[in-house]
Amino acid sequence: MPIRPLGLDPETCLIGAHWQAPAAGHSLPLINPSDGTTLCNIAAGDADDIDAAVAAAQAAIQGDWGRSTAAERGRVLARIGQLVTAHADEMAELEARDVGKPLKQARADVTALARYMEFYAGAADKLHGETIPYLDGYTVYTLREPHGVTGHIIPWNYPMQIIGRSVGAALCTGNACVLKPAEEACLTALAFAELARRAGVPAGALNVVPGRGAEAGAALSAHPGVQHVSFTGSVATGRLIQASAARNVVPVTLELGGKSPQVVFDDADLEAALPFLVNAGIQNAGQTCSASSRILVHEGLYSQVVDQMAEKYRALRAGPAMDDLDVGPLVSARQKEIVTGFLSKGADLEMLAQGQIDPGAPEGGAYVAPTLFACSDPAHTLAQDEVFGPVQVIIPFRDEGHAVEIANGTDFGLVAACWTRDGSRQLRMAKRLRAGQVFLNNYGAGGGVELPFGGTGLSGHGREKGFEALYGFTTLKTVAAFHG
Ligand code: TXE
Repeated sequence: MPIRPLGLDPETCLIGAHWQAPAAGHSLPLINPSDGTTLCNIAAGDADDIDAAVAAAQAAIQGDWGRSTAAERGRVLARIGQLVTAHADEMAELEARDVGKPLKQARADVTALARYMEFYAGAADKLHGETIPYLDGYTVYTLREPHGVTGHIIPWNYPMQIIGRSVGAALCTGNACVLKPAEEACLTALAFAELARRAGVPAGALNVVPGRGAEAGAALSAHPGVQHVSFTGSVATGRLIQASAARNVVPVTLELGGKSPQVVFDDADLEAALPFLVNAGIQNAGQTCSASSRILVHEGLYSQVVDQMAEKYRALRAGPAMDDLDVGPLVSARQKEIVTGFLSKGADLEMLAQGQIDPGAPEGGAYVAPTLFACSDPAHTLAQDEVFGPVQVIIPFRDEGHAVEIANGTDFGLVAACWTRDGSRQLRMAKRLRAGQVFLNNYGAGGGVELPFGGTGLSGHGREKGFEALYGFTTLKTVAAFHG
């Protein structure tokens, strides 16, 4: 039976107060990556639906939502968080089936979504301007105001988490959102919007238009009624979106890919590091912007790390999302093709170990065995390009300078981690590594919603998550009053 998220017809868009079929009546099949069957059809929205959604968002800003107080918005976000938690099982199952991620990882994403709502609920009435000492006779202060209508174009790898961090912060600050989820996975976006509606988000403050990137996505990023665009996805699409937004001269937040290194020095606590070294590469089948796909290891510890990581890889099992093994399928046959293409480019490298695809995994699923390579050439494609699959390379280094040179030697700059017991080295490395976030003796800091997140270089610009996101979703107005 086709899936109906929270009882909704998945072939609809939320525009204003109503779930409705897209204007042109088109739909797209949503494929179950675990077995290749069709889960259901989804709406294929286009430019007309985006026009209608932007108009609904503008009306919300002219109406109650535009007049809402920060405390009221905080209460609504808190209620969304409670509803997400109340529907946690269904949300996790939707995400697992849709994305193909093991159920336990989907459950962690539901917890994160609820936590984003809780965080931004609490933050809503804590964002304020400043008074600025100025000339005698003046009072000068700043106001933080919402941009207006914000566009959110999100990918398929972490729909719930990305909705939490971008839509959560945008609603917190009083923007009205138009969300365009990915065509590969959009069920939790629909479910989230329905929960937001039930929690009291007024009509038009959150609209959802699923559809193809080149149609609905392109129309949203180019729409003159949109005042800010938040995008997470590929570098190629990020460039298109920034160019579109530039024509309207509106700001964009781009969270793009990465080639994030973990640097392991010879004084590292290897037992503590090992689970992070592997998990950061295979979580969500490596389809994570902050995946750690390069492990840089000091020569003195190299053979030990190779042996221990290889042992862990040999124990990894890939299988259907609902079987809840270590690794699920990739999101689509297309993504599998991309990743297997990269694996063949690794033919000249030493393959250290592979995990196994469960013999019971359906033929039609997009499975790839987790694969670990040794790579002494930091310029190799597998050490430079984002694979977006469960593939890691181990690269040896001589000393700290060499480690920094390799770690910083890609076009990306999203995450970097450093494992060492030497406190001075920790601080030096934190300064020298080129990345939006550096983790010392951990990787990812548990994904905390409080931690600002974003990249540099081809990994993008702007910050989401934490309090910092609230600055990105507002514009600053300076008021200077002369009173004599
Ligand atoms: O991404 P796209 P794809 C990387 C990863 C992956 C590659 C391709 O390396 O292998 O990108 O994935 C919408 N105008 N990441 O093709 O195209 C699209 O509908 C406006 C990294 O899935 O960037 C979807 O909603 N929107 C990453 C969203 O953009 C457009 C997450 C992402 O799709 C559009 C995903 C257009 N012209 C992929 N074309 C991360 N940073 O986490 C597409 N879209």
